[in-house]
Amino acid sequence: MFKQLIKSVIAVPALVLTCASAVQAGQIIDVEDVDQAISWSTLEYQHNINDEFPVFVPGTAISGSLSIDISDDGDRWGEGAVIVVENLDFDTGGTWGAIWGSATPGWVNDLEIEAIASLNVDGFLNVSISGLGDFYVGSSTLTVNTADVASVPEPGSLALLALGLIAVGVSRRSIQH
Ligand SMILES: [Ca+2]
Ligand SMILES: [Ca+2]
Ligand SMILES: [Ca+2]
Ligand SMILES: [Ca+2]
Repeated sequence: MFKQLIKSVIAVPALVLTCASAVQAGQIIDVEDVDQAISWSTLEYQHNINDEFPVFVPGTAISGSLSIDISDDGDRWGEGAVIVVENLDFDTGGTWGAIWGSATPGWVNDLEIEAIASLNVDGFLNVSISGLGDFYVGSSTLTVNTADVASVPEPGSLALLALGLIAVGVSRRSIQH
Protein backbone atom coordinates (compact mmCIF):
# COMPACT_ATOMS: atom_id res chain seq x y z
CA MET A 1 0.00 0.00 0.00
CA PHE A 2 2.82 2.40 0.89
CA LYS A 3 4.49 1.60 -2.43
CA GLN A 4 1.29 2.51 -4.23
CA LEU A 5 1.19 5.89 -2.48
CA ILE A 6 4.78 6.61 -3.52
CA LYS A 7 3.89 5.72 -7.12
CA SER A 8 0.89 8.09 -7.09
CA VAL A 9 2.91 10.93 -5.56
CA ILE A 10 5.53 10.54 -8.28
CA ALA A 11 2.94 10.21 -11.05
CA VAL A 12 1.18 13.52 -10.31
CA PRO A 13 4.18 15.89 -10.61
CA ALA A 14 5.15 14.04 -13.81
CA LEU A 15 1.69 14.76 -15.22
CA VAL A 16 1.90 18.44 -14.20
CA LEU A 17 5.28 18.73 -15.92
CA THR A 18 3.85 17.20 -19.11
CA CYS A 19 1.10 19.83 -19.11
CA ALA A 20 3.35 22.80 -18.42
CA SER A 21 6.28 22.16 -20.77
CA ALA A 22 6.19 23.83 -24.18
CA VAL A 23 8.85 22.05 -26.18
CA GLN A 24 8.85 22.84 -29.87
CA ALA A 25 7.13 20.04 -31.73
CA GLY A 26 6.41 21.48 -35.14
CA GLN A 27 6.98 24.33 -37.54
CA ILE A 28 4.53 26.05 -39.89
CA ILE A 29 5.81 28.24 -42.72
CA ASP A 30 3.47 30.62 -44.55
CA VAL A 31 4.71 32.55 -47.59
CA GLU A 32 2.72 35.51 -48.89
CA ASP A 33 3.66 36.71 -52.35
CA VAL A 34 3.12 40.40 -51.79
CA ASP A 35 4.95 41.41 -54.99
CA GLN A 36 4.26 45.16 -54.91
CA ALA A 37 6.10 48.41 -55.34
CA ILE A 38 5.48 51.05 -52.68
CA SER A 39 5.82 54.76 -53.28
CA TRP A 40 5.00 56.95 -50.29
CA SER A 41 2.06 54.72 -49.48
CA THR A 42 1.01 51.99 -47.05
CA LEU A 43 0.75 48.36 -48.03
CA GLU A 44 -1.29 45.97 -45.88
CA TYR A 45 -1.45 42.20 -46.01
CA GLN A 46 -2.25 39.26 -43.80
CA HIS A 47 -0.53 35.98 -43.00
CA ASN A 48 -2.83 33.02 -42.52
CA ILE A 49 -1.42 29.85 -40.98
CA ASN A 50 -4.79 28.09 -40.82
CA ASP A 51 -4.44 26.78 -44.38
CA GLU A 52 -0.94 25.30 -44.05
CA PHE A 53 0.41 21.87 -43.26
CA PRO A 54 0.92 20.81 -40.51
CA VAL A 55 -2.48 22.12 -39.44
CA PHE A 56 -2.24 24.95 -36.92
CA VAL A 57 -4.00 24.46 -33.60
CA PRO A 58 -4.77 27.86 -31.98
CA GLY A 59 -2.90 28.27 -28.72
CA THR A 60 0.13 26.20 -29.75
CA ALA A 61 2.34 28.97 -31.24
CA ILE A 62 5.40 29.47 -29.01
CA SER A 63 7.91 31.41 -31.12
CA GLY A 64 8.74 32.33 -34.69
CA SER A 65 9.99 34.94 -37.07
CA LEU A 66 8.81 37.25 -39.83
CA SER A 67 11.06 37.77 -42.82
CA ILE A 68 10.21 40.30 -45.55
CA ASP A 69 11.90 40.42 -48.92
CA ILE A 70 12.11 44.21 -49.21
CA SER A 71 14.54 45.99 -51.50
CA ASP A 72 15.33 49.42 -52.86
CA ASP A 73 16.04 50.33 -56.47
CA GLY A 74 18.70 52.81 -55.28
CA ASP A 75 17.22 55.63 -57.36
CA ARG A 76 18.08 58.36 -54.88
CA TRP A 77 19.66 58.99 -51.49
CA GLY A 78 17.80 57.26 -48.73
CA GLU A 79 14.59 55.27 -48.51
CA GLY A 80 12.80 53.88 -45.52
CA ALA A 81 9.85 51.90 -44.27
CA VAL A 82 7.95 51.48 -41.04
CA ILE A 83 6.87 47.87 -40.56
CA VAL A 84 3.93 47.36 -38.21
CA VAL A 85 2.90 43.90 -37.05
CA GLU A 86 -0.64 43.90 -35.63
CA ASN A 87 -0.67 47.16 -33.63
CA LEU A 88 1.73 50.09 -33.81
CA ASP A 89 4.00 49.39 -30.85
CA PHE A 90 7.48 48.10 -30.22
CA ASP A 91 6.34 44.47 -30.54
CA THR A 92 7.74 42.61 -33.57
CA GLY A 93 7.58 45.50 -36.05
CA GLY A 94 10.39 47.91 -36.82
CA THR A 95 12.01 50.01 -39.46
CA TRP A 96 13.96 49.34 -42.62
CA GLY A 97 15.99 51.58 -44.86
CA ALA A 98 19.00 53.81 -45.08
CA ILE A 99 19.42 57.55 -44.73
CA TRP A 100 22.34 57.57 -47.14
CA GLY A 101 22.83 55.17 -50.02
CA SER A 102 20.89 52.10 -50.96
CA ALA A 103 19.37 50.14 -48.07
CA THR A 104 20.43 46.55 -47.44
CA PRO A 105 17.76 44.24 -48.88
CA GLY A 106 15.66 42.18 -46.51
CA TRP A 107 14.12 42.59 -43.07
CA VAL A 108 13.69 39.95 -40.39
CA ASN A 109 12.52 39.96 -36.79
CA ASP A 110 11.59 37.40 -34.17
CA LEU A 111 7.92 37.28 -33.24
CA GLU A 112 7.35 38.90 -29.88
CA ILE A 113 4.56 38.55 -27.30
CA GLU A 114 1.81 40.49 -29.10
CA ALA A 115 2.35 38.75 -32.45
CA ILE A 116 2.45 35.27 -30.90
CA ALA A 117 -0.69 36.04 -28.89
CA SER A 118 -2.48 37.24 -32.01
CA LEU A 119 -1.57 34.05 -33.88
CA ASN A 120 -2.74 31.96 -30.95
CA VAL A 121 -6.16 33.62 -31.11
CA ASP A 122 -7.01 33.00 -34.77
CA GLY A 123 -3.97 32.00 -36.86
CA PHE A 124 -3.91 35.36 -38.64
CA LEU A 125 -1.19 38.02 -38.46
CA ASN A 126 -1.64 41.51 -39.89
CA VAL A 127 1.31 43.34 -41.38
CA SER A 128 1.51 46.84 -42.77
CA ILE A 129 4.46 48.51 -44.47
CA SER A 130 4.49 52.29 -44.80
CA GLY A 131 6.88 53.66 -47.37
CA LEU A 132 9.03 56.70 -46.73
CA GLY A 133 10.15 56.71 -50.34
CA ASP A 134 9.82 54.12 -53.08
CA PHE A 135 10.95 50.50 -52.98
CA TYR A 136 9.78 46.97 -53.67
CA VAL A 137 8.25 44.25 -51.47
CA GLY A 138 8.53 40.70 -52.84
CA SER A 139 7.48 37.88 -50.55
CA SER A 140 6.83 37.77 -46.82
CA THR A 141 7.65 34.60 -44.89
CA LEU A 142 6.15 33.81 -41.51
CA THR A 143 7.73 30.92 -39.61
CA VAL A 144 5.85 29.70 -36.53
CA ASN A 145 7.22 27.16 -34.09
CA THR A 146 4.48 25.21 -32.36
CA ALA A 147 4.29 23.18 -29.20
CA ASP A 148 2.91 19.67 -29.10
CA VAL A 149 -0.88 19.84 -28.73
CA ALA A 150 -0.67 17.47 -25.75
CA SER A 151 1.72 19.82 -23.91
CA VAL A 152 -0.73 22.73 -23.93
CA PRO A 153 -3.01 22.64 -20.88
CA GLU A 154 -6.53 22.07 -22.13
CA PRO A 155 -9.73 20.52 -20.72
CA GLY A 156 -8.60 16.99 -21.65
CA SER A 157 -5.25 17.11 -19.86
CA LEU A 158 -6.74 19.04 -16.94
CA ALA A 159 -9.28 16.22 -16.53
CA LEU A 160 -6.39 13.73 -16.51
CA LEU A 161 -4.65 15.83 -13.87
CA ALA A 162 -7.82 15.85 -11.77
CA LEU A 163 -8.05 12.06 -12.11
CA GLY A 164 -4.43 11.78 -10.94
CA LEU A 165 -5.17 13.91 -7.88
CA ILE A 166 -8.25 11.84 -7.08
CA ALA A 167 -6.14 8.67 -7.38
CA VAL A 168 -3.70 10.07 -4.81
CA GLY A 169 -6.58 10.95 -2.52
CA VAL A 170 -8.03 7.46 -2.83
CA SER A 171 -4.73 5.70 -2.16
CA ARG A 172 -4.06 8.00 0.82
CA ARG A 173 -7.47 7.22 2.24
CA SER A 174 -6.98 3.49 1.76
CA ILE A 175 -3.72 3.71 3.73
CA GLN A 176 -5.37 5.51 6.61
CA HIS A 177 -8.14 2.90 6.90
CA1 LIG B 1 -1.35 30.58 -45.60
CA1 LIG C 1 3.04 45.22 -32.90
CA1 LIG D 1 -4.45 37.41 -35.29
CA1 LIG E 1 13.89 53.80 -54.34
